[in-house]
Amino acid sequence: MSGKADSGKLYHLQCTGIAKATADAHSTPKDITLFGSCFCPFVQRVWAALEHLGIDYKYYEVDPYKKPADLLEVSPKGLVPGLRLENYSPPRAVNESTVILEFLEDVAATTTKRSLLPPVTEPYARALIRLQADHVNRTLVPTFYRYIQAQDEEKQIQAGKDFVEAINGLVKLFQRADKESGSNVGLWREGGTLSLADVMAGPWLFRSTNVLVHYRGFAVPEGPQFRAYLGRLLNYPAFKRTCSAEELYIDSYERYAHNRPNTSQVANAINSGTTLP
Ligand SMILES: N[C@@H](CCC(=O)N[C@@H](CS)C(=O)NCC(=O)O)C(=O)O
Repeated sequence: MSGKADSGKLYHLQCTGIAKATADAHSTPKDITLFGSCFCPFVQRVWAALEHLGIDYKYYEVDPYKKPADLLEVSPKGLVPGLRLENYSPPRAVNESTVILEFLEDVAATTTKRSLLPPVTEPYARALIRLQADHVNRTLVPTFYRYIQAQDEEKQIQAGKDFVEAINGLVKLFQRADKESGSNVGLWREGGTLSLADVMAGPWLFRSTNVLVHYRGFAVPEGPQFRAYLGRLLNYPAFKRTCSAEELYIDSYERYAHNRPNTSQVANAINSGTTLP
């Protein structure tokens, strides 16, 4: 059992805290509309990247479980995030958080000149960041859901260990990049700036400090290097601007913590052992 009774809380439909101020400041039409949901970690990736890259956008809150027609037009499975590109007639769209991140990186290369990656003249350094990002998608993200959805105590303990292993795997890849590449290795290095891997992992690392602590008594790994990294990440202005108050996440993840039926396409995939949508 999860240790806390299911009080039937539903996911939130509006950002709170700092994220609300950011959403309010981005409520007028722009060339890019971000279809987002306040609780969604895949959205938070893209949102923090927009903030970091300095690309202007409109934030548009949608309920991805209701699948409104305008969301289905930008994202065929009705999943957030989606981007609607308003400067085409009719508008065009990009979905899938990882594809959107690469798209925004390309947009920034010729506009704001900011980046989530080392320069193209350093292909190996870029590959090291992409290896980290690959590990996040392949291991850290699914392990997070297996942990929060596990109901049986034994399974929770095992999933908690697997989640720590996933973090350790990421730390090893960070250490390797720190050793092997000269510039722009992301926030792992003191004084670094947000990388593609940081922005991909950040939303789940953040939720591990609130949702997993609350529902699973998760002990956030204590290594001083990891703690310093986590501090830099969670306090990084572009990331922080996308964070709602903690209660929003606690409420919104109660359905995962009790593995309520049909919580989401991600939850269903975890339960049936298939790949994430
Ligand atoms: N692979 C997608 C996953 C996005 C995703 O699962 N988003 C969730 C919200 S956190 C969603 O839209 N769920 C709606 C549903 O499950 O029907 C991505 O990376 O963008």
